[in-house]
Amino acid sequence: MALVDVLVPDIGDFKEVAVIEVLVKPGDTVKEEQSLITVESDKASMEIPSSRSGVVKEILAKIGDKVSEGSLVVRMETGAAEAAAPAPAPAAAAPSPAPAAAPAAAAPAPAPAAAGGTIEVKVPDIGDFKEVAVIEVFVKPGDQIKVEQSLITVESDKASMEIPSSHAGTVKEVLVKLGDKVSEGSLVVVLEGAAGAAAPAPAPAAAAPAAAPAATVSAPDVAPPATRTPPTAALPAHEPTAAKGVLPHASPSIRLQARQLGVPLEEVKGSGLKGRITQDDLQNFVKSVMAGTTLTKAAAAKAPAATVGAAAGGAFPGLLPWPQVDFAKFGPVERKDLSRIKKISGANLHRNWVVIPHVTNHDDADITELEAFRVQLNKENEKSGVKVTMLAFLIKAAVAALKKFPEFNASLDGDQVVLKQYFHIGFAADTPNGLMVPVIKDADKKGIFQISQEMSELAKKARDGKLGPAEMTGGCFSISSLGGIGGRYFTPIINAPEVAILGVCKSTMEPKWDGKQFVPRLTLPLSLSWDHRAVDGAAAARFNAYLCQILADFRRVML
Ligand code: CAO
Repeated sequence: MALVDVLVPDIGDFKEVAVIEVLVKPGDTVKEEQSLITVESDKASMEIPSSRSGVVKEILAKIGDKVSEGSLVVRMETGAAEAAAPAPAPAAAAPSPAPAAAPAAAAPAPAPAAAGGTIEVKVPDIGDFKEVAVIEVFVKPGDQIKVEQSLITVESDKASMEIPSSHAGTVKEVLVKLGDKVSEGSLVVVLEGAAGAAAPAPAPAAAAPAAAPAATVSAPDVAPPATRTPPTAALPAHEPTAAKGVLPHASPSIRLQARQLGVPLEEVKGSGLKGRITQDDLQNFVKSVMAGTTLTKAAAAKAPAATVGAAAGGAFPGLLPWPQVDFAKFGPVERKDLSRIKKISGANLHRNWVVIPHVTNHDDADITELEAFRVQLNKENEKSGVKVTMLAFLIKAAVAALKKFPEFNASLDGDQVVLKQYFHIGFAADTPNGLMVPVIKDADKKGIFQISQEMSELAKKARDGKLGPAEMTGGCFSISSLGGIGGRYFTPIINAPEVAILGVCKSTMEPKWDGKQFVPRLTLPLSLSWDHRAVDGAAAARFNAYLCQILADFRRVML
């Protein structure tokens, strides 16, 4: 038994490349040439195989580390026979990752182009790649392309690589199509206006790495591009990475973009040949996440269980596109940008409406005595400058109901419900820029005067656009009052991740039967929207009934 350090072998022009995957863990028994890690530059990626067989004792390269030739990858315990073997020199640490199959990926020697004339761009020296299939075409006639921009991706049964352009110019003609077989010298595109744009044709032994075809993860046994070592022997055959389910089938440039955007590529469905993830697939995935019709697994893990199926199943199949109407055809119109607040609140309201199964229960509270008390309080305290509002009483009543029915003072988190032991109540404030929901913190610990005062300060701040994020977060339950405006009942949208919201409309004097006669009572219409995943209808009816009892006789708050 001996401990042996396995190092990154000669990987050609790859230097300070990031480790994007660690394929083994301590305790794993590894065979010689088995892949240990995957490294990636901005143009290419490759797996680093082990130079020895043995048991992994320690992983010395972790995701995100930058490695070069000679960097430590793993420490391994090797068997007796192995131990007896002379320790390989760093350059030979891995027997065959020595770059081979896709060696000097020199840009093809450009045909001289007349000024403003056309030039043919051909497949350059791609080492052992011969008669390989075109699986992606990145350009079309009319595209402006730069030197080294990828034109196509080719793939053999063991590896794939992008073929860059040797010139800048406008694509006049694309001479390959998906499924074509190409080799060194095959025509790829004809460019025009390419004069003077030709990159200096690099000598094969010193090929510009950036211009080199990029070996991708699906090229487990392809050597790094642009190596200075002439091809000698093909790298050991590994299982294609995609088939292992480790990394998705996509080119390095697509994976780089995915990392920059935070897209989990393994969740993107590839529509290219052999399920390859194309640029369009990536864009469509991002669009669907932004539109809320797809949840990433990470988001789904956090989302309430009932949400996941809807989004993951590709929500709204068969939904008609939004109507595109030229309104000006029917009369004069004016276009205005939505305010920033409208855009933000709109996106939140839309998500909440789509994701939460809302039910709204309506009820009427008799607030005759409470309103008389409120008016009396305001008379007594005229000079204090604090006006007691009905909303302050509603906040206190809501706290009492939340204490009695804790499932309403909750949030869903995956398969769990989070029951809050604090009482922060949000209230919808109508502002010139749109709807905002400031939060009264610890409403259970505050009296009616303090709540009234805080509410008027927060509402003013909201109207002046001066609310800070801390004043709008942490809410447990919200109240939306249209009482100062009018209306009878409405369906408020739940303010996620809360599970219920109380809508209040204008109170009116109504005749009520007291068992003997009709008497005038001030009646407040209530509308409670609740999330049917967290709450049941019976509980909602009880919540409203209790709220009505309290509002009818506020002494009950103390019981
Ligand atoms: N029934 C009858 N009258 C009511 C009432 C009710 N339920 N609620 C308030 N009123 C009266 C008040 O007593 C006040 O009357 P006076 O001027 O005679 O004293 C008047 O209506 C105006 O009240 P207000 O709206 O200024 O005060 P408020 O405490 O009721 O509400 C605030 C404050 C910030 C919630 C409110 O100004 C607001 O913005 N409401 C709109 C909320 C909203 O947009 N909700 C919809 C969200 S969904 O899009």
